[in-house]
Amino acid sequence: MTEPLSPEELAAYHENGFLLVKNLISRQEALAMREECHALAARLNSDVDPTWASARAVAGASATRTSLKHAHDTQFHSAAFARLLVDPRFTDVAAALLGGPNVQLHHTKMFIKPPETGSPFPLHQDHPFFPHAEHTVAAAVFHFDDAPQEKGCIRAVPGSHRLGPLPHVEDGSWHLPPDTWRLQDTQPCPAEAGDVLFFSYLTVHGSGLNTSQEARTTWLVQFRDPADRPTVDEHTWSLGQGMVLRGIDPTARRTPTARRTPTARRTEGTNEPK
Ligand SMILES: O=C(O)CCC(=O)C(=O)O
Repeated sequence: MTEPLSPEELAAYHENGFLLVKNLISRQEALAMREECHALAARLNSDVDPTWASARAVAGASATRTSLKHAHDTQFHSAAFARLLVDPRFTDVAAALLGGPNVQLHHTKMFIKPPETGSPFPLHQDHPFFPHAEHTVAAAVFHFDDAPQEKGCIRAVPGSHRLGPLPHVEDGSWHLPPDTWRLQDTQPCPAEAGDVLFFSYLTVHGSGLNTSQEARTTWLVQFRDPADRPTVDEHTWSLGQGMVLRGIDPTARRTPTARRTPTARRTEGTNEPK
């Protein structure tokens, strides 16, 4: 059996805290998933703008003119997402990065970042949103269309995962102080349809405005080693949390799932849902 990643790719992930895997799915498959996302956004027909209040402050008022379309738990809306979650092309890479045979889902999130003034993300780690004891949580961002720099591609700070959990500002959604952590000092991670960007939940990342004429369509899967566990009772509204995507859950633990509804969670906190 061929290894899903070369030793150089694995070493680069551990050194930098992120890795772009080219063509993890084909361009054709990605564009079909793009259609799934846009059809789902049309079905949901939501006007809610989930742009973080902190992002509006960082990017200025222009970011508020058009809204980002997003949806959590997309595998509960279309089987196409469920199939991709357990696709070995994805889960084998995830397992290689975790360094073990087992991969467990935390949550999924679709983003359609709109054209012209589309929503930026201030720099942050994902850690404060759902801290875990062993810090194994990582993201896979599937690109369903091209994401060059002008489309507000994800940007990351190489090696920042090695700093461990950093103090964040809570206001308007967890983010790092923008005076010290500047988007322009980060490494852009442009991608093409079919590419998947993997990064640790300790890797400092964010993204700029989408100044192009086209939406940017991505699907984010947060995953972890099932032996890891959340340290706070947070994000429990995520419907799919605990689903085993590869191997087994050796702890046989009952994973917290939707003990609170999304509505309940959103009225409790000030932060946008992650
Ligand atoms: O997709 C983006 O532009 C950034 C997403 C992000 O930073 C996140 O979900 O943590």
